[in-house]
Amino acid sequence: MSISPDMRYPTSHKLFQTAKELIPGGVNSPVRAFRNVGGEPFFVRRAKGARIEDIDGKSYIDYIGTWGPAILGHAPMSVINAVHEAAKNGLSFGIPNVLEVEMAKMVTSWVPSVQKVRMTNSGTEATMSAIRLARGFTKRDKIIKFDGCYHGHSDSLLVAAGSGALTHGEPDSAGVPKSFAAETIVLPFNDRAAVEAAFSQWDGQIAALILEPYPANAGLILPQVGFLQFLREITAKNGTVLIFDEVMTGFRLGKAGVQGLENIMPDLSCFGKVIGGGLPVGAFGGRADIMDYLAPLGPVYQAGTLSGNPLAMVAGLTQLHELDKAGAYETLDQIGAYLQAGVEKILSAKGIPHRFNRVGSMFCMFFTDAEIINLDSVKTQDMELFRKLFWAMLDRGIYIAPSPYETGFLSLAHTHDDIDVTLDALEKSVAAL
Ligand code: KE4
Repeated sequence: MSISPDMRYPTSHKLFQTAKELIPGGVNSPVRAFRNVGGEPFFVRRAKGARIEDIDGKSYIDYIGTWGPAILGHAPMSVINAVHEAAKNGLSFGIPNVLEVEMAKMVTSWVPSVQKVRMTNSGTEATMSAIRLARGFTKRDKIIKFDGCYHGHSDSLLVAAGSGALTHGEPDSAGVPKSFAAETIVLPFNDRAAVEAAFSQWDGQIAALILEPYPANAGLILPQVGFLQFLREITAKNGTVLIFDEVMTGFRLGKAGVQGLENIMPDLSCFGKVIGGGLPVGAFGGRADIMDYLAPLGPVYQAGTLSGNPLAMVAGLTQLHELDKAGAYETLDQIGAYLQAGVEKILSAKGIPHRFNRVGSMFCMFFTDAEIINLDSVKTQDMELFRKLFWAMLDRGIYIAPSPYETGFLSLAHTHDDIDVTLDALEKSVAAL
C-alpha cells in the first residue's frame, strides 16, 4: 500500500484491526492505545498547526502535540523547509557534522548548568545514559527516583516502590530483573523525611537522584516550596549526582526549563522532544568533569548510530530559533492562562471538584479537591468522570490526553478562538454529564 496524501484510507476501526494483527496492541507506544479511557484510538491522517485530522475525515484541536515536541504547532513551515534543505545534503552521516556542534552550542548557551552535552535518539536513551554515567563517575550503584516520575523505559527506571519505601525497588514491568530493581530506591515525591532517611540508610552508596523537577507523567505535580533546593543540598552533601529529567520541560517552560525557573543547577540534565522539532531525539548534559567520563574520553560507554542526526538537529535548531524570538514563552503562558481561567470557571459553576495545575503551556486537570502533591493524591481523582469527559470532548472535536496520568500541551499555533471553541465544547460536555 503506497502512502500518499490523497490515498483512500480504510476507517480507523478497520485499520486498528489490521494494526493489532501486526503490532502489539496495534500501537508503537502503549499510551496511544486508549487503554486508560477505553474504546479505540483514531488513526491520524495529517496535522497542521493546532489541529489534527483523522482518516475518518474528523478534525480535532490537539492538546497533546505529539507529547511535547510540537511547541510551534504541527508541521511548522520553518522546520519543514529546514529539514527539506538539509535532507538534500544527506539523511545521516555517522560522521561529525556542523549541525551537532550548532546544537551543542545552543543547549550549552541556553542552559547554564550544561557545560557539555551528548545527543541521543530518545528521552529513554538520555536518562539511561545519564544514570550509567552517574554510576561510573561515583563508582556507586544505588539510585533514587520518585513514585509517579517516568523517565522512559530503561530497566533501572522501570521500578516501583518496594514493600517498604526505603527498601529495594520492585520491577515495574515484566522482564526487569529483581536484581536490577534492587538498586533503585523509589520514594514519594515532595517527601523530605523519606529522602533524608534514604540517604542515611544508604550512606555513601547513592550514585544519583533522578527526578522530573515538575513531574508531568502522573498528570502535572508541582514541587512544594523549597523541595528542589533541598534535593540540591542533600545530593551535594552526599556526593550524589542530581539529575533533572527535563525531557518534557526542557525548552518548553523557558530557555533553561525548570532549572531556569527555579534557579537550581543540577549536575546532569536530560532533554528530548522540543529539541528534535518532532524528529527522534534526546540529549543529556551537565558538568564537564562528569561528562568527560564518557567514551571515547572516559570509561563509561555510550553510543548511537543516529545520534546527532542532521535532520533531527536542524529540526530542533530551527524550533529553538523560533522559541528564541521575543515573546514566544510569554505567548505560551498567556494562552495557557486563558485556557485555565475558562476551564476553572466552567467546572466551578458546575460544582465539579477539580485542581487545574499549569506551568506555562503545560497543564493538567484533576477531578479531585485533594491538593496534588504526589502520586497518591493524583490517584484520588474521579477516573470515571475523566473518561466520560475525554470522549465527550473528542466527540466535539477536542483531543486531550487519553489518560488522567498525562499532561496537556499548548503551542504557539493555539489561538484564543481555539480556546473559545474548546471551552464551548467543555461547557456542553459538562452540561451533558
Ligand atoms: P522517550 O523515550 O519516549 O523519547 O522519552 C522518555 C521520557 C523520559 N522522560 C520524561 C520526563 C518523559 O516524559 C518521557 C516520555 N514521555 C511520554 C509522555 N508521557 C512519551 C509518550 C509515550 O510514551 O508514547
